[in-house]
Amino acid sequence: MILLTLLKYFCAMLRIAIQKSGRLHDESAALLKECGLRFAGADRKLVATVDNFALEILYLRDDDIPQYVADGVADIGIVGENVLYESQINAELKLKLGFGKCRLSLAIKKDTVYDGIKYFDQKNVATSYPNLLAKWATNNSLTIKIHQISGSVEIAPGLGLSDAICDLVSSGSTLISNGLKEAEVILKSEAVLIAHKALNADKQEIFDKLIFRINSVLKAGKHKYILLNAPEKAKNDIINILPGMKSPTIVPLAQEGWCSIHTVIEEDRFWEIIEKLKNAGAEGILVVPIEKMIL
Ligand code: PRT
Ligand code: ZN
Repeated sequence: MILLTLLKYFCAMLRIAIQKSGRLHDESAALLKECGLRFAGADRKLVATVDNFALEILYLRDDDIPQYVADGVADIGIVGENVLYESQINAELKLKLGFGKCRLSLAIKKDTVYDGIKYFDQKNVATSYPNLLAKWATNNSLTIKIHQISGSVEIAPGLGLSDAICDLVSSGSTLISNGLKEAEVILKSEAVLIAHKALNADKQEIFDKLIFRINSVLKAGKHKYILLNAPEKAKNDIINILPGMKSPTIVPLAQEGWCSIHTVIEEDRFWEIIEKLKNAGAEGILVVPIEKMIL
């Protein structure tokens, strides 16, 4: 035990801060696990050590993460862009992570006639995001009376506390169930990886290895491996449809005049490509998830 503590003291170690519990916790932890890291969960713990990588995990409230990273208590962190920008803290955004997507929006009572952003001039708006709202108002030459509240912002107009709210929206159901409608999106947000401005060389080396793994996981999530059978005579048409990483792998089938074609396609283009492949004569199409993608 003493030896292990001493080893940890002398070996360079990177510290990442992730949310202890809440909307970003599960996907932040899952991303690190998909990077092959083994560590204990956040139950009753503030810090977990990764067994097989020079990384320590700090479990924190999301609002505290930018400051911890700016101060260098944590070297890197995963947090929503909304929290990062609202904090106005100087931490470097390194990578967008593609989860925790939401938008910071202005919403008004559903029966209010809305004819553009001028509506908000001189209005009372309740929000937990006073800095982002004030910046948006200034950029749009509007004067907004901002009422900062820390929770349940969506009930403010119903209580007569404000004319409108500025809050996070994802599905929109909270607005609907409070008799509100979305009027303007002021920020689109997702979880991001942030880093301290000046990592030392040892920490930077560990960080580069981690970023490499994260990129491989994120790329894999956006692609699918596709296998299909095709008549030889349709081969060239099918190859032209496939936007593979390099060129597709082609294997002859036991049945004369047929081959099997394998390649990687982007998930976004999946349905459009599948339709074209079928029309070109492809059969027995298999689509398989990719775990890691190293280019
Ligand atoms: O305890 P801690 O301080 O760590 O967590 P928290 O309670 O402050 O934050 P948490 O866990 O609620 O959210 C963490 C992060 O998730 C946010 O900072 C955003 O980056 C992201 N995120 C994504 C969201 C939402 N979607 C979201 N829908 N955060 C909050 N909401 C809330 C919103 O405030 C509103 O009350 O969900 C409601 C609206 O949801 P819909 O689906 O009804 O539109
Ligand atoms: Zn929070």
